[in-house]
Amino acid sequence: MPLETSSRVVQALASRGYNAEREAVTLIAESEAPDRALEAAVEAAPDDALVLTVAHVREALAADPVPDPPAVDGAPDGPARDGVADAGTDELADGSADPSAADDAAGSGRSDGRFSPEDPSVSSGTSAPNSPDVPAESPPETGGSAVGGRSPEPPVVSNDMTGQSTGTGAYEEFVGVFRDRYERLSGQLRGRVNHRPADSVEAMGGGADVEIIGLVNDIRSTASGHWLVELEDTTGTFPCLVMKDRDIADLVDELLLDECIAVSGTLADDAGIVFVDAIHFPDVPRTYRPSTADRHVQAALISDVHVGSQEFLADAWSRFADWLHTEEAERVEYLLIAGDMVEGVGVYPNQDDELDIVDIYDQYEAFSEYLKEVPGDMEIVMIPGNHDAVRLAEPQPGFDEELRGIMSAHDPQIVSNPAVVDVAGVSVLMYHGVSLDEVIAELPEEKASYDEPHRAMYQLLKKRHVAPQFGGKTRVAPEERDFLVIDEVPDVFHTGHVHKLGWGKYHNVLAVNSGCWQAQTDFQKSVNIDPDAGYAPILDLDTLDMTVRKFV
Ligand code: D5M
Ligand code: FE
Ligand code: ZN
Repeated sequence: MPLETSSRVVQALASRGYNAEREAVTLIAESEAPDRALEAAVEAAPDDALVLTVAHVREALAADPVPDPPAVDGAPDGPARDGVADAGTDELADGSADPSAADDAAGSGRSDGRFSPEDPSVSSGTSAPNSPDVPAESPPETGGSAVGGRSPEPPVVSNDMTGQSTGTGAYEEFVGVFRDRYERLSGQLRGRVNHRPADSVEAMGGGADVEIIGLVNDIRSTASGHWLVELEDTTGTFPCLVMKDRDIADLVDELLLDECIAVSGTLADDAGIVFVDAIHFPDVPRTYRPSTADRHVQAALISDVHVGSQEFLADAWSRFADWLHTEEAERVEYLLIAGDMVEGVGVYPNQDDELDIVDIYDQYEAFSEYLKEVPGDMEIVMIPGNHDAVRLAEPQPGFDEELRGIMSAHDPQIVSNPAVVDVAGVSVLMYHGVSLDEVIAELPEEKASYDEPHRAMYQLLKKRHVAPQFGGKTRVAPEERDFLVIDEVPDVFHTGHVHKLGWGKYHNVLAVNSGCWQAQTDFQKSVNIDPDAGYAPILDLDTLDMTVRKFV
C-alpha cells in the first residue's frame, strides 16, 4: 500500500499504535520516500511517546535526507505498540486544520409545495416526557493503571456530505430534494407494489385494484372518523381513504407528512378515491442480517456532551475517560459522538443564564481538553448536533476548519450529521436526532416516547429516512440530493439529542439513543425532561450486544 496520502500514513502509524500531529503526517506523506520517512520518524520518537510530532519527523528527515532507494511497496506493519502510559493525561498536540470541510450554505424553513406548489400543512406540538429510572448496569471503575495496545482500523465513512452542499435555499431546490427522496424511496417500494402514477389512476375505472407510491401530502380525518390520506408523486396527488374500523387505521397514527409510503386498495365507483386495504413502508426487511466484527472489539456510543453548560458533568466525564484507560476497557477501540459536543450560544431562549463558558470557541477549546482525557489510541468519530457551531438545517456539514483545528487531538473523523461509518465491519448510521422530538410529539405514546427513544428510532428506520417531516421542528436544507434518506440498512443506528438512554433491536438493527453528559437544565425541569446523564453505552461489535456503564 503506497504511503503518498495522508490517510495511508495515518493508517500505517495507527497500525503501530501511534497518533500523529497532522503536520507530521503531511511531512511524511510529502517526503520523497514516505515509507522510509515513516520508519525513521518512528525510530526517532522516544519509546513512550504517544504522539508522533513534527519534531520527530524533522529529526528523522534530517538524519536521513537522501531517500534514493525506491519505496517499499507496502505499509510497514509492525506490532502494535503496547503499554501506553499515563491514563488521562495524554498531551496531544493540535495540528493544522483539515482543509476538506468548510460548508455553510444557509437554508431552512419550509417550502410552498413539493412537486407542485401546494402548501403541506404542518403540525407540531410539544410533549412532556416522563422518565422513570434508567437501568444501570456495571458501576464505574475509575483510575487504575493504564493499558494500551489498541490498534483499531480507522473507521470508514460513507455519505459524509461535508463540502457537498449544493443548496442556496431557492424554491426549485425544495422541489429537487423531494424528487430525489421520492425516486430513492419509491425505488425501495417498487419491488413490492405495482405502482400507478397518480395522474393515471382515475382512468383505471371504478372498482379496479390499484397501488400508488407517494409522499404523504395531507392527513385529515373525515366527518365520520375515517382517514383521508393524500399521496403525491411526480405526476400529481391522489386521495386515499383508510376506514376507521380497519386494522390498518392504526398505522395512520404512525404517518408523518412528507414520508414515502405505498398503498394498495380498490378504486371507488367514481374512480375519484382509493379505499385502502394495505399500507406499505420502505422499511427494513425482517430478514435483515447485520454484519459483525470478526474479533472482540467494542465501541462507546455517546452524544450530547454539552461542554460549556453549567450542567456539564465534568466529573462523570473524567470517570468515563479514566475507565477507558483501564484493562476492562481495552477492547473499547472506538468512540462515536453523535452531536452536541458543546452547549453552544443562543440555541434556546434564556440559555445564556446557564452558560459556564460564554464564548463558542472557548467551549470547543474546553471540549478538546476533555477529549484529550480519552486514550490516544482510540479512534473517534463525531458528527454535529443542534447545539454545535454549524448550520442548524439538516443535513449538517461537519465542523469547519477552525473548529477542526481546535478539536484535532486524536485526529478525530469529523463528518456530517447524518453519516454512515463502518467500524470494524459494522456499519453505524450516526444521526444527532432532532427529528426524534417530532416523532415523539406526533405519534401515540406507545409507539414513541421519551422513555423509550429507541422506539422513535424504529419509526425512522421503518420510514428509511432520518427526518421525514418537513417544516416542523426539524429544519431541513434543500439540496439536490436528499442526504437524509437511509439508502442502505445500517447494522447499528446511533442517535442522541433527547438526552434519554434507550436501545433495542428493530428487524435485527440495533437502535441506540445514548443519553447525555449534562444534568437537567431549567428548561428541562420546566417540561419534566429527566435526562439520563453520565451513562456510556458500550457496544460489542462482534455480537452487537450492549452494556451500559454508569459514571455518575
Ligand atoms: O435538547 C435536549 C432535549 O430537550 C430535546 O428533547 C429537546 C429538548 N429541549 C431542550 N431545551 C429546549 C428548549 N428550550 N425548547 C424546546 N425543547 C428543548 P438539546 O437540544 O439536545 O439540548
Ligand atoms: Fe443535546
Ligand atoms: Zn440536541
